Amino acid sequence: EEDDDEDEEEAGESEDKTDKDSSEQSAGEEAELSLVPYSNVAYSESEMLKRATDFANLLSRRRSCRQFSERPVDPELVRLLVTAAGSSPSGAHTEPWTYVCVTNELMKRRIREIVEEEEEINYARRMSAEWKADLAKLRTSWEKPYLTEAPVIVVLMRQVHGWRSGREEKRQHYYSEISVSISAGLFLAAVQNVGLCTLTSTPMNAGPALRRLLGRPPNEKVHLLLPLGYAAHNAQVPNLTRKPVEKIMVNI
Ligand code: IYR
Repeated sequence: EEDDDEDEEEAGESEDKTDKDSSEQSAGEEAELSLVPYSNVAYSESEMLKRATDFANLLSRRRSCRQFSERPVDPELVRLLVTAAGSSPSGAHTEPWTYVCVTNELMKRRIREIVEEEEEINYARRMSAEWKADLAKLRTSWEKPYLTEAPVIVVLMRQVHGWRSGREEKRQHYYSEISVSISAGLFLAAVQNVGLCTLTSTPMNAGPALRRLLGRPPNEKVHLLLPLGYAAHNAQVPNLTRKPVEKIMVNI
């Protein structure tokens, strides 16, 4: 995949790994949590069906949009979208994500430069002919105008590991890939819920340079770029359809 400089090890990545060294240490120091009553919203079954229908319809209109208006997004709105994303479950509740929200025009230009420099090579040499043929229908290319047009670029960082109190000791982050990806899914749903648009951009090989540009520490890796904003008035998307539920659901 891509070569990062430091902290390359996938902390807690191997599924049932129990790291003897670290489990002996301050893991036991962690304060025990008290238990509180579980509380959730409750609806009648007819309300549930209505809400489920509405939510499925809302999410079915989500599309990866690559053409943005320059209209700014209220920073409070961005804060709330990130708050929603931060409700994701995570391995051992380690919350291994950082949402770096970039609105600075110069930073956005630099992000675009870094991504386009790598993407030019990706499209020319690193991606297979089969890959490019499969992508042709999406009309993507190495050029990423949306990285300067979108008013916000949310760079979702995955914390490969964290730190125990005092930063002297690493804290294992279990299932960080899965955790951050679930969080990203919640972010997409939150974005759709307010009528903004985004896309899940995976800038192959640009991660290390982006991390350094953003001044993020070496225990963080770029997971996704999520340009965020209002769709351009004349935005167009490929005429994709989705699998019907019968094709994706198996009842046993
Ligand atoms: N990351 C590249 C290429 C790309 C790859 C896949 I798989 C996509 O679904 C879309 C794009 C790009 O952003 O152009």
